[in-house]
This record gives sequence, structure tokens and C-alpha cells, in this order.
Amino acid sequence: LQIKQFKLIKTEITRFMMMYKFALNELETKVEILQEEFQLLHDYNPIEHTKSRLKSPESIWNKLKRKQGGLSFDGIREHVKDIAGLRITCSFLSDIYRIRDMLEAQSDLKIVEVKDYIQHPKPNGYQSLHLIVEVPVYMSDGKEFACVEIQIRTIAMDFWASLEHKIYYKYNETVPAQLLRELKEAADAAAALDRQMERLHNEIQSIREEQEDGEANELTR
Ligand code: 0O2
Repeated sequence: LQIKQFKLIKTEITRFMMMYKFALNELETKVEILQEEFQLLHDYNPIEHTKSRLKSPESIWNKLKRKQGGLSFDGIREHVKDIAGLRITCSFLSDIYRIRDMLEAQSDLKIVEVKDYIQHPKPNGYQSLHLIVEVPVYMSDGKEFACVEIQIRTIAMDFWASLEHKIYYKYNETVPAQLLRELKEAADAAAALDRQMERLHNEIQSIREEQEDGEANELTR
């Protein structure tokens, strides 16, 4: 009987994780569609790359312990909303909010939480737009809703976050104050670079539009 019970639990856990994998697959397809259509309509691709990941059972358990104080399978959905994660790296700052708007407009997706670390960066300088999105997943016995954490950021924000993550782990979680100050300065420099690239992008777009208007006027003359 114990082996039978163990097998049932194992299948249930695998099925639970599968649901998050399917939710990620659905979102990835949605983002690919937006990307291709945007390229066709506007002649540029606002997304540099995407990366998805499923949290390991060990880190789900650790987060649950931290949040709930105890361990109960029932608390997972409520307390761990980032089991499935999708990171979208955009070219420009304005693309981040454009992608957010396009996802928000999809009636089968429900944005249940927004953390705007761009308007309100973390004290260490971390910037990104985080959305928790509920994705409907059609399983054999009906519809389920799975939460996915979407992190939307620019290349500069991604560069900073990836390296900060590495530095942090290298120093075994006790980062010297001087290093923290320099990391914050680096985050500020990345943010300044984003603003500069956004300005250049807008200027070039206006020049292009003026040229296209001029060419259209020539043709109608
Ligand atoms: P991993 O390995 O990326 O998955 P909450 O869920 O609301 O209780 P939580 O989990 O802190 O609180 O959520 P939040 O603030 O939205 O941040 C979650 C994720 O954002 C982290 O996931 C990181 O990916 C990223 N993140 C947040 N702050 C920082 C930071 O200061 N530096 C870097 N490099 N990344 C950050 P995980 O689960 O910690 O890790």
C-alpha cells in the first residue's frame, strides 16, 4: 500500500509541475506571436530574448517554509507565485510598458500583481517590471489557473541583475559596504544608459517618420 501511495503522490507532484510548464509554454507562444507581428507592423523587434525557468522543488519548499512558517502542500499556490518564471529582455525602456500593455489586453490572461521596480528601484539598485499573471491551462479534467511571474527588463537592467547575482553569491551573502555602494552606482549608470538609448531611439524614429512622410508627399504630387 505504501508504494501505491508513494506513486500516487509522485504522479500528483509531477502533474502539478507540468501545469506550470504548460502555462509557461502558452505564455512563450503568446510572446512569440506578439514579437513576430510587431516586427511585421513596425519593422523592429522590441524583444531581445526571453528565458523561462521552473523553480526547483527544493527552492519551492524553502520559500514556502519562509512564507508560511510550516510546510503544507495546500499553501504552495497561495504563497509561491513564482514557480513558473518568464524573463523578457527588451531593447528599450518604452518597450517594457508596451509589452505589459499588450499582455494586459489579452482577455484570457489576468494580471494579479504588479511590482514596478523601475519606477521604484530596490535599495540595491535592482530594476525590472514584475507581473504575476494567471494563465488558464486546460488539463484532462478541466481548466486550472497557474500563476507565472513575468520579469520584463532592458538589456542594461538584465546585465546588472545577472552580475549582481553572481557577485552576491561569490561573497557568500556578506557583501562589503563599499561593494554595495559601487553596485548601486553601476545600477544608476545602467539606468542613465537606458534613458540615453531611449532618447536616441525616439530621435531616430522621428527622423524616419519625417522621411517617410516626405517620400509619401513626393509620390502623391
Ligand atoms: P530566481 O533564481 O531568479 O528565481 P514575493 O514573492 O513577493 O514574496 P520575492 O520572491 O522577493 O517576494 O519577489 P520579487 O521581489 O518580485 O523578486 C523575485 C525575483 O526577482 C527573484 O527571484 C529574482 O529573480 C529577482 N530579483 C529581485 N530582487 C533582486 C535583486 O536585488 N537582484 C537580482 N539579481 N535579482 C532580483 P528569486 O526567487 O530570488 O531567484
